Amino acid sequence: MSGYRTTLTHFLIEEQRRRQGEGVLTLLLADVMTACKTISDLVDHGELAGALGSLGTENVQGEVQKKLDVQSNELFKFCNTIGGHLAGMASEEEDDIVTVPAEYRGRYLLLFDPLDGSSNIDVNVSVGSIFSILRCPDGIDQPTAEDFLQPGTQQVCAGYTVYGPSTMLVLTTGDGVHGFTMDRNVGEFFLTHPDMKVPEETKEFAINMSNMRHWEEPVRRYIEECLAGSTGPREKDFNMRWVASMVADVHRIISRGGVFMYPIDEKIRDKGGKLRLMYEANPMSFIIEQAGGASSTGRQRILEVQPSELHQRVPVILGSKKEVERIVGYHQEADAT
Ligand code: P6P
Repeated sequence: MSGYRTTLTHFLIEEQRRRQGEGVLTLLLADVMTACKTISDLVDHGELAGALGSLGTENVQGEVQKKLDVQSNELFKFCNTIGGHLAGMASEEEDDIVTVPAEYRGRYLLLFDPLDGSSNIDVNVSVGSIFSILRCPDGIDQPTAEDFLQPGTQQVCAGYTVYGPSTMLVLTTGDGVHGFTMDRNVGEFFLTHPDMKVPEETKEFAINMSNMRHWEEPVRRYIEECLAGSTGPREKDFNMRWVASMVADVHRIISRGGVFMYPIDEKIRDKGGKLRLMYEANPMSFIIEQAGGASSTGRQRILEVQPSELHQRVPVILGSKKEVERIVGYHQEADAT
């Protein structure tokens, strides 16, 4: 019917029809979206829902837990257990994997950061949820953590919801990247940004500058050239943004270009980086690459990193392809000396 917008469900049904899929992914995503829509409502109500503030507890990452961190995590687990599509789940907020009762078990694995950037919640800055979907290895009924340790190239779907001025879902199932905006009155996501593309060139970088004294030489070289702007070798001026909410920074980059960097540095070298591979770097890298961008640790394509543990951290440099390639080149030059 003309004038009616395409819903997320209709979009996914069309995708599965084109791929002769069995439609399980569509049903699984509906459960994930129920969690995200509920989180969106909690974030939207803020203190009116008593949703702000910290619990005084720490998660497995040693980070202070906000009330909404725990509520979002419980929502993801609740909404995705009885649907019958998952063999297991992994969450930033859970030390070990989350098992699914045998009667509900399906063929997929869901990994998620239920509320990314939650330190911004109390100051009313955009936050989001990030999720990644893998297949459960054949012949495995009750998966172990080992079964989750698949490289990012194995993802069948990745997405994030950004709870900003509007709530948007950005999703890839391996055939491009598509953006959906939630209509609160209807409670449905509608296709608003089909086939999103990351511009290859940019004049905008995102990094936490307070870590500058800890950076490795190739990162310092790149940022100093950006800061020199048209007076330096880049011959163009740059702008800087840092929301300290990966979902918000990545959404800006997928919307207008840019490069996001959370590189390894002396302060976090022993941890391997700041951001988590399985439910932050991998899903965001799948989305960025599907939109024509690039994503690297500085020394390796992130999607090809072989995970060794569930909450493994990695350096992240992602966004406009030409900029990521330049930064990787600087790492290669530095490592060659
Ligand atoms: P910093 C949020 O805690 C997060 O995991 C990402 O969303 C964000 O990009 C990063 O950490 C911010 O880190 O050191 O600037 O607070």
